[in-house]
Amino acid sequence: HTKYDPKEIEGKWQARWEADQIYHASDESPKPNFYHLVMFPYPSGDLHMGHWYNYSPFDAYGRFKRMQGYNVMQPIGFDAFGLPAENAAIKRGVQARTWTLSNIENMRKQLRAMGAQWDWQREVITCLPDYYKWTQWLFLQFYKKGLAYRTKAPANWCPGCNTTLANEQVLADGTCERCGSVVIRKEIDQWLLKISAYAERLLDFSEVVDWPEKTITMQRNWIGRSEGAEIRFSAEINGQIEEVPVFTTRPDTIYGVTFFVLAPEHPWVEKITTPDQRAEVDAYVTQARRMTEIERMSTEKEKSGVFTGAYVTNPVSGEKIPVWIADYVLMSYGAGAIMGVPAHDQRDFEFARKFGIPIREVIRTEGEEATDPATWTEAKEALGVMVNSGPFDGTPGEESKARVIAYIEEKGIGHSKINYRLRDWLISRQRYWGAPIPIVYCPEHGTVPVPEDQLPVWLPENVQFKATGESPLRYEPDFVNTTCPICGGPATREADTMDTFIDSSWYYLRYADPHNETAAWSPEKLQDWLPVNQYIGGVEHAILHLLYSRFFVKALHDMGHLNFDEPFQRLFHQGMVLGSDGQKMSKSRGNVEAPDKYVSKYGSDTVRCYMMFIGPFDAGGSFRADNLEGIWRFLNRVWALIGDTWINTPSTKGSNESKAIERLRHKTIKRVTEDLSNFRFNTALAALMEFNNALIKQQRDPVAQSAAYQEALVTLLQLLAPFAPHITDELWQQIGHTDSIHTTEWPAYVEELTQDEAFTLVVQVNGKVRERMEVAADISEEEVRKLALENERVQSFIGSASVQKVIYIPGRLVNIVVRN
Ligand code: ANZ
Repeated sequence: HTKYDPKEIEGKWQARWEADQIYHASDESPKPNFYHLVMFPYPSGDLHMGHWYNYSPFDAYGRFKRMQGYNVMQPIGFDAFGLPAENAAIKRGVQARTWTLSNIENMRKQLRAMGAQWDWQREVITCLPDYYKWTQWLFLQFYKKGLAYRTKAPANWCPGCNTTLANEQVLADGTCERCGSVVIRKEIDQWLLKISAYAERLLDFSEVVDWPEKTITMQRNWIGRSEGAEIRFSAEINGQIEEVPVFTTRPDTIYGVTFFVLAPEHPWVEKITTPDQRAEVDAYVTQARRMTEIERMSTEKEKSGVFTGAYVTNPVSGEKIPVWIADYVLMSYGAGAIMGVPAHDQRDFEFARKFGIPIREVIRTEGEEATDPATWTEAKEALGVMVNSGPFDGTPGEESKARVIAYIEEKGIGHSKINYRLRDWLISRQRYWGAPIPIVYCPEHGTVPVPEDQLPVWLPENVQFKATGESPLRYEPDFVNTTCPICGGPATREADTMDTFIDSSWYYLRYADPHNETAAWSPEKLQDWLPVNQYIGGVEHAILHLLYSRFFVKALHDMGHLNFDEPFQRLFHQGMVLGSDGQKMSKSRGNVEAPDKYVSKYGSDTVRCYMMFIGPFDAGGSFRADNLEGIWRFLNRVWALIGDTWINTPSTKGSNESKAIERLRHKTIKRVTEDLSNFRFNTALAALMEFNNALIKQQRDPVAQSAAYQEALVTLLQLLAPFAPHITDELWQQIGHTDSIHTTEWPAYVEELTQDEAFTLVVQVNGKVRERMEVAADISEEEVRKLALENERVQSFIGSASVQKVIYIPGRLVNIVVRN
């Protein structure tokens, strides 16, 4: 038998699979469809260890499903718009498109070398016009429904990248996710998608089949639903009574309001500030604008603020309340203004303490004595009985909120309200390398959507980059200057491009119908394939990509474009592959390992199996190059076993040994099937290694000639096929098959045969049969003694007599000799 040489066999099989198109998911298959999706890569240039760590088990699972009889669709593509391509264009003068496409070329090679069952015919590349044309079409559908709108809004602005950022792209410390610069706030005209309109729907996960609880919780928290009330306070401005609303989750504390706070950006600040407070207020507003929301919300930050000189009226108590501005109140949340209740809100407590504002207790725990708030060290935030609250005194905690809400609704001074933390999705990017927003501005007709039959709005291939903070497209006359679709007069195009998260919000829909030139997809094909049955990808996408995709699908469902409203039935997050030092792989730590080196040394099969053997798939683990040797030896042993012991005409004679092999075979099928079904790739491999070892042990025995043993070799190959697709197909061919092992059926097991063999043990006391019991065939004498002596019935016959002797006849009976 020849030596195992992955170099020789892997390329050969990759080419054959592709020529035979065995991984192409046909739209016409009689088998049930299974849509198996992994998050597509960004074309950075190379597949890294993380891709291998994620894609290897992903592929093994897809192959397992295929062998189980599913018509598996396992597509791959590239999330190809975005900043790095643009930065390469700026730094190195290459075209973003050229840079991207050559990276894709290289990564395709690496993806092929992995030997995964990619359906290349369905490849999707988001930066190409045949894709972004439909991204633009989707934008227009949102626009038509009022779900895309333009407004001047404060944006997170990164001075390093010269662009706006989504909230999610700003790190907790207020710096840019990409370049680390401190993010500032800036007001510009931008496009947003109204994801907030879907907040309630997005909280509903009832259509999801199996998602990690943790991810659901993260999305719920991100959406941040709060139940409360909007209450309108009033003030006299220039002789007119005007109203200003606040949002509160604690209407029951209305009598405890001792100050009122407007966000520094609140339009009322301008109107109500008294002349003597003006200078101080203006200075504070300027300073607050420089801070990010994250900094402003920090609980560590000392409270700051300025009195405006004005007062509002509490609509319930009629009291006059001083109006302050403070940066801990955000313009973008609730009503941008709050009623300050220092006794029962910690932030308000700190604020009042700092500025000497009175603290008035209005909620008290049942049965507690009154205490002086001046002695408190913190706010009392728990619900309780209303006190110092006029006609509401004595209302218990469970009723308090509802009673106040009923009162304000009756008086017409407010109403109950649900508020969400979820902001609308800012999609404008002042960037070149993205899908142009298909909008034209006409001096006559204003904002005009590009007619659908004029799509795509082409992205120029070569542009000048200027560090202006505006989209480079603004300086491309051929792009910007156009005519109005309504009147034909001169008009200009929107020069911003779309956030790349838009591209990835629908790529999984396009895979179902990737070459459609007349529509984004055909409804029939979508219906055949979606929703995605299994989705695998990083937990870092829990609130970005995964929430946006759900929003897209729900909105498109409501527009009548889809007949389902959750994109991904099952979701699984892989763990992280770490460096050999147990630390995250990073250039600065110098612990980055490139997979290619190991693929060329050991072959893809070894690297794939090793990735799955590192640890539980969701836990991740350290990549230790030395440990590849263990897998390499395992595959070599499989190679040698099959090569040396395969015979074409086994003897069919049964024997005890062959029965044991048959049992082990069924047991192993069961273990591997269950492990794969539950993403336990490491333990499945361990089972295969044990199986392999057991067979090797007997390969020189007569039993190796039996049908049972030869059948076991076949099973070993089939069970190993999802993990190591090349070596198994090669050996499959060597033992005489002409079809690919990957088109064979997954081995079935018989439950009964997975149980250990048993026999009936007869138990005698002084030669008389007293009990029978079922025990395992390989039970030891010691266990037999113990079982027999501890048996209750047997004990009743022994009574107080003393046991003299226990005689065991293996496989049959045990006799207990006793004497009184
Ligand atoms: C009075 C009050 C009394 C409040 C009390 C709480 C406790 P969540 O749960 O996050 O929705 N708030 C409202 N709008 C705000 C804004 N734009 N910036 C900062 N804070 C704001 O929190 C809602 C509570 O946060 C609201 O209820 C309000 O303070 C504050 F004993 O009103 B509360």
